[in-house]
Amino acid sequence: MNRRQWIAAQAAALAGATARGENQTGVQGAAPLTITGVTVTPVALPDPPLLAASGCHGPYFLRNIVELHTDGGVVGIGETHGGERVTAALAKASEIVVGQNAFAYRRFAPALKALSESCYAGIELACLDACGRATGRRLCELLGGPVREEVEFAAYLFFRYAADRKELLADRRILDDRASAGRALDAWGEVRTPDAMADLAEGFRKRWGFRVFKLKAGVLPPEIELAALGAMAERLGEGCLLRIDPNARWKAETAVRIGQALKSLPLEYYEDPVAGQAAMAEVRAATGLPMSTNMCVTRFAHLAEAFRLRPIDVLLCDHHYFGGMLGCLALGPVADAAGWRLSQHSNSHCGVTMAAMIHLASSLGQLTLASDTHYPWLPDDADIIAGPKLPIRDGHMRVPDGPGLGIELDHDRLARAHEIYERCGMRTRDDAGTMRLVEPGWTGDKL
Ligand code: GKR
Ligand code: MG
Repeated sequence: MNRRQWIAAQAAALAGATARGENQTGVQGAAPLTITGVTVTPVALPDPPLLAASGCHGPYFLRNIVELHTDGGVVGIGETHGGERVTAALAKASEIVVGQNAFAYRRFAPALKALSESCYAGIELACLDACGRATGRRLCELLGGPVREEVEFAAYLFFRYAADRKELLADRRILDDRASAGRALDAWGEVRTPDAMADLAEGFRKRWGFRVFKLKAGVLPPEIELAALGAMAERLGEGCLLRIDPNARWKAETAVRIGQALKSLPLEYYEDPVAGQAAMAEVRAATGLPMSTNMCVTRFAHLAEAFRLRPIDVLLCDHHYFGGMLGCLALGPVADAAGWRLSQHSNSHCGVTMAAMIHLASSLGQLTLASDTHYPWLPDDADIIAGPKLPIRDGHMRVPDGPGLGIELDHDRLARAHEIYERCGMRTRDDAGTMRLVEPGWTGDKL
């Protein structure tokens, strides 16, 4: 057989395989991978009473889990923000995507983004997972990676109440047995002083080996939070890096005053001390500190102003709101052009999002800073993925093995988390409401 005959034979074999719904590896369900249905499961997962500028985390955090069914029998998994508005948008999205090819998800991206960015992120992830499963490729490979097999994460430290504080256990929304003797959600205890925060940082380092530590501020008086960062630096010693994030609860003068004092600490960056790009740019100019955000640059439409005002040095990507995986990958060259470094933002999440964040960071060369994650706060037996939680060792997480995201759902746990969602009555995040169970007069005013 000469070369021309050989090429013709290969093409004929490929066409036959395509007609039978196979790809070149012989795996069923590739090209096209027609979407036949979408199952959306809203879930409520246990959450400790973490404190932030928004108040106190409620007894559960909400997420939506997506299962995207395809004609080849492949099912792609996605996770996105919780809450009934996102659930409703996902139901509409399902009408748009059924009958379409999962590989060609860019075709329906604009229609889904018009419903909501969170909705797009959940479906995009499930499409990518399905494509990975159908081709035997890991998600990071579909994204052009990996550029790194191990991804660094930061310890995300919150002031908090003890998990068994009586006002919180009296919350009628709680449906699990966390109030029974010895069953408190976790054993980290109350953290409301600089010393207790240093203990927490040390505990996180001991258990997960973190090198970078982010303090969620905007909770206690700013001087106490500064003292907490100082106590952490002293306890953690050389080699640690610190971040502080008051979620824009500080006035500009507070941010500048505390910023001047931060200069004596091993600060990696100062995150969102104040609201809006103009105020951020003023604090940055007045203090000379590297600044970061997940609040004032959160969509492509914010970039032009950010280039002009220069409010930040570090941008926190998040595929849930920044145009999915593709949007975040596009931030790579934007960051090069702007002279920014990239990290990842996190909200409370399950193992599906955890895997997605690892794949994204392993594919996005410019994402060189440790990513945030709330994952350590999810109790060990509460994740909805099969098997144990994804491990964090020496502050790093490995890209999961296996096609797509490399994780499977545990349908029993998923069903339990859905039942809790159905019965607990929580439909949106209401940190202020939970905070007032403990501090009835709490207002969240600027500090
Ligand atoms: O979980 O309370 C929290 C955080 O404050 C979260 O809501 C923020 O979005 O983690 C986030 C941040 O970095 O600003
Ligand atoms: Mg932040």
